[in-house]
Amino acid sequence: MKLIMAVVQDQDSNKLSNALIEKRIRATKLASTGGFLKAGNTTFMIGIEDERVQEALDVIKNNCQSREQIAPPVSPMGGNVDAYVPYPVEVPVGGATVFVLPIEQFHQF
Ligand code: 2BA
Repeated sequence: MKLIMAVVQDQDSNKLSNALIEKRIRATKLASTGGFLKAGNTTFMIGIEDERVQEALDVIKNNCQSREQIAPPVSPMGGNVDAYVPYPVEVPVGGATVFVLPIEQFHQF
């Protein structure tokens, strides 16, 4: 069994939830915050049998899209003023950042 942790954009969260339900893939949604943009995103925790991992990855891939997002200006406080960018810049945000981890034990009590 594996644990899939997928960080996705909030805009894709409902679409992905519905697609997982349709495929009978169980998931838990966690509200999360991107360390760089400091904006809300959603982390899906999916416990799944080894032979269905690829199916779950395909569902994630097909329901999450990349977008450009505006990163706020970085403060020069305590840093190098030459590196200060006083205007917002666009950064690409991936459709999904996915980690696949082995599960040592799985219990439901
Ligand atoms: P954020 O940390 O808010 O990052 C949003 C996007 O900003 C990133 O998109 C990347 O394009 C850019 N970015 C991040 N750190 C940067 C930096 N130090 N300098 C310049 N640009 C930077 P993605 O790479 O697609 O990541 C989307 C979200 O997935 C991230 O939101 C974060 O919540 C999560 N994530 C990405 N890589 C991760 C990792 N290695 N571990 C844990 N979470 C990760």
